[in-house]
Amino acid sequence: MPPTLSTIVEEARLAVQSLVEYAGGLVNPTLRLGVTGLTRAGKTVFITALVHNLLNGGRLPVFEALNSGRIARARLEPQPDDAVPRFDYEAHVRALVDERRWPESTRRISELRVVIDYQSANGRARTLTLDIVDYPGEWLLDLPLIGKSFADWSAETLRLSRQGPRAGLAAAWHAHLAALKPESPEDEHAALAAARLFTGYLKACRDERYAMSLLPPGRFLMPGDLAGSPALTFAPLELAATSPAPAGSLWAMMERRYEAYKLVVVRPFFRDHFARLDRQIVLVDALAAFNAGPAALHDLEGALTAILDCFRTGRRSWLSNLFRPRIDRLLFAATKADQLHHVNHDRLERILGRMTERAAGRARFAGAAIDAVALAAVRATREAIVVRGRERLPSIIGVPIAGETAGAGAFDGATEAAMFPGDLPDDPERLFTGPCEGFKGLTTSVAAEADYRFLRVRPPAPETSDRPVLPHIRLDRALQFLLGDHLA
Ligand SMILES: Nc1nc2c(ncn2[C@@H]2O[C@H](COP(=O)(O)OP(=O)(O)OP(=O)(O)O)[C@@H](O)[C@H]2O)c(=O)[nH]1
Ligand SMILES: [Mg+2]
Repeated sequence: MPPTLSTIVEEARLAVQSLVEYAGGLVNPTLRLGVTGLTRAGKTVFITALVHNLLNGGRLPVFEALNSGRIARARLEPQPDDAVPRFDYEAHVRALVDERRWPESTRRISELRVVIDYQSANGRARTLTLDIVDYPGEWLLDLPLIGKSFADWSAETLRLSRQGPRAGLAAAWHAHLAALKPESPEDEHAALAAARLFTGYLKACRDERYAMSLLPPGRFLMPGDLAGSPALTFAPLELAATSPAPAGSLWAMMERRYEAYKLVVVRPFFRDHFARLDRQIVLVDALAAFNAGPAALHDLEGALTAILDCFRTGRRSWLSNLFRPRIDRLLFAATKADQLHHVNHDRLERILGRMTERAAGRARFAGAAIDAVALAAVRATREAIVVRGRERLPSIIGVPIAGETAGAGAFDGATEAAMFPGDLPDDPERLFTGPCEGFKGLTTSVAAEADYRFLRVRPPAPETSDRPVLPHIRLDRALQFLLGDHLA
């Protein structure tokens, strides 16, 4: 794609912006960390736990700067961007630590600044400013739309909607689409109906039974203040010809709105937020995908590939025309690993590594480091061996939240239960090619009989009473990868 005037203007703006940020960084180095993941992936819990551990000197043996005593203290400071909501750290800590409940769901971008006073390896007193930006993963998956025409997007979206479980979920929308003539005169009611049915299809795909991940445009699922606006009232069309849309047609109307979506939603997000990130962690609820089955796993792989494509640099692409991402470290993290016995943590990590490896190869990363980790930002379970007759079952124990059900009974939110999540395969390939029917097929006999799915458990009691810190799994590894070199 040749550079257009707007991409050139954006480039220039970004260059000025980076220069200002660079000049500021010479005095006081600042690292902007993007934390993203699809709905319910664990973003809010991750940021809260990360900051809580930093501020309270949590147990983080692999995080070298803290473990060797070089971090003097960490504190919160006012954030730099006045127009972005502050990440409500205090409310989330209150929920997690004081009330032992998970924080409320969030739907918008937010920001938090943490300042770390530390001693460099050669003994100098230094300060690192960490700006954490929390944004919905759905917005990240919109990035590839910038380089895609309405016709290409329509064709791709339709092709995907005819595959696997998606086909059934798209039936109502497909039926409406079959009756639409793209060349017919523009018609607001037809556009509204198509957008409503298309959004219904996207929502059904996201349902936990299907747990699909690749669902752009992101704002159709998270409209925020754009709900009902024309920029969200469009849908793919079945286009036979590649010729330009006839003036005044439904096709031209949909195309115009698709372009408006890119202009008013997608571009500003990338210019104002994404292009300014230095590091990125992508949180993935892989267990939800395992629960839903191989189709969900393949879909997740597709989403991770699309995400990695966003970071593609090197060869001139539509993206490098728009801006040069400066992200030099990208971490994929499978969250909620505390729902598995520890023997499975390495396996989970290998599966995530396998899913991102192919994509990383294709993305031809220019100098950026990528890693994959299985973690639990807040460890809400402990482990035990439960003996059942001759069977010794490696189980996890936690307090299921009130209302969760297993078999005929519902939990009251105060009673502990032992759960047998079963084992992930040692060889990641088996998950993608094997005959297993979702995670159920991988569980132990007891769990399979119970038609097991992961029960949501309450957050744990903090580990010490004088200085409460939240237990975790491998949060320190994530911190070391994301911040370690800046604290050397
Ligand atoms: N066991 C366990 N559950 C977790 C953990 N992190 C998140 N969860 C669960 O996942 C849910 C979603 O976590 P959030 O941090 O709110 O996820 P989010 O990505 O911010 O979600 P949205 O704001 O809705 O997009 C929580 O309510 C918990 O039930 C974890 O480390 N361990
Ligand atoms: Mg959230």
